[in-house]
Amino acid sequence: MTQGLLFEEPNCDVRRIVISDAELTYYRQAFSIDESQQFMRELMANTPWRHDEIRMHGRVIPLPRLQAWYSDEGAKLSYSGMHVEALRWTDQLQAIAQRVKALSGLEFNGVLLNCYRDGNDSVGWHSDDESEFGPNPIIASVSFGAARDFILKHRFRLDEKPVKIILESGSLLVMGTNAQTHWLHQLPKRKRITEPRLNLTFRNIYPAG
Ligand SMILES: O=C(O)CCC(=O)C(=O)O
Ligand SMILES: [Mn+2]
Repeated sequence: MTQGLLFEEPNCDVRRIVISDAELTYYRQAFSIDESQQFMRELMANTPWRHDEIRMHGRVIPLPRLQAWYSDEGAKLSYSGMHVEALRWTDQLQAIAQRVKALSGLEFNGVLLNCYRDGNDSVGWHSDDESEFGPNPIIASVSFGAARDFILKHRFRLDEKPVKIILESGSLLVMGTNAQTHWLHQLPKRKRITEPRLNLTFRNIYPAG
């Protein structure tokens, strides 16, 4: 039984991060320490984690993270050439989505959960600009657990320095207009980190065509 999902509005420190051609907004404590610990514990235990593999240069390679995809009916996700069947929203995920909406005004029809078991888990350079996310996707990223470096680099302008944001437990990062079209992002390995981290990227999927 989940407790404490109806919490008071957090008094949240909001920072607009100015990068060329795109908008990022960082809400440092979108979730309190207690809420973050509770969500971390419950999501770790209750999520049916997938450990997918990708085929690269004729070899099958396990992804360096665990994942789960939740959405409204019909919002199918495909990545690395796979179609991922959606799970239905849980009370916890709806409560987290409500907080994202209360802070940012944004609503989404799906959420991808990533579990980085420790600092050996990672996600490489990419942007979430697949056609199913629409022409200029806005993505809201919630983090619980170990703080990890999140790095962005401009896709076209070599004179732009990469930008590092430390995504702390309980934070919300909104990747706004042009963040996917003009920038790539990654979560690099950090061998000294031994604790797990969960990340939830809220997205909107549009029907094919
Ligand atoms: O874990 C993160 O902070 C980023 C995850 C991500 O970029 C993704 O799932 O597309
Ligand atoms: Mn991404």
